[in-house]
Amino acid sequence: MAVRVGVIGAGWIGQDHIRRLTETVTGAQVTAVTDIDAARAGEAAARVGARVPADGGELIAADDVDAVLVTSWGPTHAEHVLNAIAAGKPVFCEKPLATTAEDCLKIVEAEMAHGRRLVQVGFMRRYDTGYRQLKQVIDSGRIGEPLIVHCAHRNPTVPQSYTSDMAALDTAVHEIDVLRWLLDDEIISTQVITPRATSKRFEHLKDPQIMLFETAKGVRIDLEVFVNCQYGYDIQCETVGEEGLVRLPDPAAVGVRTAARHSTEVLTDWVGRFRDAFDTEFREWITALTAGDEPTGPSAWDGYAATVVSNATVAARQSGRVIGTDMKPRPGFYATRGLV
Ligand code: ISE
Repeated sequence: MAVRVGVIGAGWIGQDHIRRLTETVTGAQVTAVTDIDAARAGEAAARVGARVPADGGELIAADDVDAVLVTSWGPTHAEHVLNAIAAGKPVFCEKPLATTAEDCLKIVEAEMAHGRRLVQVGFMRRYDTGYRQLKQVIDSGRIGEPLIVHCAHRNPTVPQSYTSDMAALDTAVHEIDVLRWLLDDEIISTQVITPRATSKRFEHLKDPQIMLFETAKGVRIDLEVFVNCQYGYDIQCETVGEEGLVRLPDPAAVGVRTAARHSTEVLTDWVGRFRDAFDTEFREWITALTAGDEPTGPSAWDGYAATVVSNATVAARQSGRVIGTDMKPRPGFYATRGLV
């Protein structure tokens, strides 16, 4: 029987995941959709023949919901995830797991008390083929011990509602998660440098920003976040090791030669860049649930770590100082969990 999923939050990403679970992933059925905007929930539900419970609490408790997908506004995530754990139901939560480290720790504690993993956090880059190839090379030892990582995260433009804090909380948070996973290492300090700001931005925004992270093993990471770069959506990652380096491949694109030029397309949004990763992420989640297994993707602990580092990065920019991340030690419960 299909895994019956209830979706809390029918905004853009929620609707995309409803479509994905309905059309792309086998073994799943969306049976309930709720949203603070009832009309929006109604429209999204009608497209897939789902019900519209009054709110998240009612959806989580419903008999026709086996698993919960949280795609609502970030500050509401903790409440829904904690309710799902209390109901003993698997819950997939889009980033961030919670906006504060305290709320993330409450989730971690509730899950450990339950005794089995229920939570997966939506860090989709771990499912991208290129990042998986990068990790294989690093894990194989072919480039020796990693020493330095150079990254860039560029969006063509962002709306006026995008703030300087979001460069860490919304954008760099993807690198923060994927680098912890790639390097099997923890980020212990963070710093932000603000170069000359581009004129192609809203006045309130610091853009670009350069973030500098230091890991427990001493690896140094530089990350350029540039969200009004104009030319495309561009994700770069190069890991330099003792004996070589490994670079994230660009997405496959045909080379076109015409008018004395050779060109390849650069994608323009993250939806296209990570479409396959999102599909794989949900396929693997549903496969684990169908088998009655724990989810294998980014764990509640990974959600905690990402929130700690991204919040520290905001504090680093605001203060102009190097900020220690002051992360709690990882509980044994998570030592072998969240390793995909
Ligand atoms: C957005 O929320 C994402 O998740 C994208 O991957 C990122 O590139 C973008 O900057 C964020 O705003």
